Amino acid sequence: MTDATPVRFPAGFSWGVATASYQIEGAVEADGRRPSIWDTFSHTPGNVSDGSSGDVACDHYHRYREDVDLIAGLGVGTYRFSLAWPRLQPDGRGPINQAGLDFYLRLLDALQEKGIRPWVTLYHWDLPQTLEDAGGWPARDTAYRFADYAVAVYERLHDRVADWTTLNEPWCSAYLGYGIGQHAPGVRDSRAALHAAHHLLLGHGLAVQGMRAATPDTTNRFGITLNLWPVSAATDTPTDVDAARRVDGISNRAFLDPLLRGSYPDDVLADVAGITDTAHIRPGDTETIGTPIDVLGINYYSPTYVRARESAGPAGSTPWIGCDDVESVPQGFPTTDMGWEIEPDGLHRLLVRLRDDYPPIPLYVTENGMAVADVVDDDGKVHDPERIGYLDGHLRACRQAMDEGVDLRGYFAWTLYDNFEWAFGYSKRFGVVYLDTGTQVRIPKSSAAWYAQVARTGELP
Ligand code: PNW
Repeated sequence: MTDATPVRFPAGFSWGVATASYQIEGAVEADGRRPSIWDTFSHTPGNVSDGSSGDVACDHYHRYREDVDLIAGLGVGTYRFSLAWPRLQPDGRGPINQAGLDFYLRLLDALQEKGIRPWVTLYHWDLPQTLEDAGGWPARDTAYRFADYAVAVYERLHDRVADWTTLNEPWCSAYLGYGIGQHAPGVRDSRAALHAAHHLLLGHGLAVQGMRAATPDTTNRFGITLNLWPVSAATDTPTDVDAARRVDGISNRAFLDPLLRGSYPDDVLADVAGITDTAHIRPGDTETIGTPIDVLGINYYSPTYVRARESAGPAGSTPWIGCDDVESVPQGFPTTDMGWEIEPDGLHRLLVRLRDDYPPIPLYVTENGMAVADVVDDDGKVHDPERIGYLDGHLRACRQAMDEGVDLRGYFAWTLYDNFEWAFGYSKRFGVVYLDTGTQVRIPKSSAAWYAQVARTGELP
């Protein structure tokens, strides 16, 4: 199941678990919260495979104390979670809703009591519906609304929270949300997707500038979390090699280059020239996006191997904007319950690539984990050796990258407990803790005990 050799991580390495507001909180009408695009999307039939929504989810809004105890039981020093914009600014603008803020203050108190460091994400996909109605991320104004929200929240919490992540996975927000419509708001429009990607990045840059300027606090750290893939050509034919260049460009470099080098890659702009001109990229935008950050978060689940198709697939057949003539090629690796192929070395290659191709920046794996069709056994326990094997393999890949000079500072398992897995509802279980959605009973899986030992000892057994 796991490799036999013990592997040690350095003493200062951070261990954590991660969640996101809409996936766990429930209580969607509590204390002045108003709908987000995910409320609207999940309540529209046909969008979520099991017909569910985040209305109740893990009821974390009411059970956060019990959940903080669960986190403490995992032995981790850090908890990554996101703030619900529609709780804090129910219509996406205006004064902070104190009742919504109070929830996060209670949560931060509970974490502090247990000595768990908060790692806060400002936006994990729950855009206030009012802002979507005003144009959403394809509209430039949303970037300014996001920065205003970020600064308003930061002013209230900067003395309680040191680690600030602006966005989780702008790739998903832009391409799944506005490109292929698999995520909220369910739009299928390549041009809108590209404009959304730019405005998300612009919002990130404006938010970092605004937060840095808001207080004289110099100890806090700012960053962004990207979902990145190692992209490889399935064969070495020139058309497949070029397909890999394009997918890497639109998925990885289109985000990394403006953030870390201050400009979009020329080849990516040329690739999408038939979809949009660059009028939405105004003078100064890429400098704003390239505002220095302190850390980069990476979410990794699966590798990507691609080939050029004989003929283009239907529009929107892949989430890679402008690449409908490219398809992914399964490599025969074992797969998770999502159907995602498992290749730990993909994470190793990705980390090494970041070291080689970009200026030095501290890295954190902010998500990594596996969906398994877990069941409660007759003994009342949940045995998930596959998940232990997945986490073990990927942590070994992290350690190998560190041995090769990658500046990796921490790792967050996705996720604390089974929760609302977006378009798949509750049908996919990523937690190290099992959630009985009927009773809200939480049962730590065998992976929870394994991960707790790893986090406490800093060693893979
Ligand atoms: C991430 N894809 O989402 C998110 O940050 C989490 O909220 C989510 O639960 C987790 O990964 C597992 O899915 C992704 O289609 C969703 O490539 C979809 C994709 C990637 C990441």
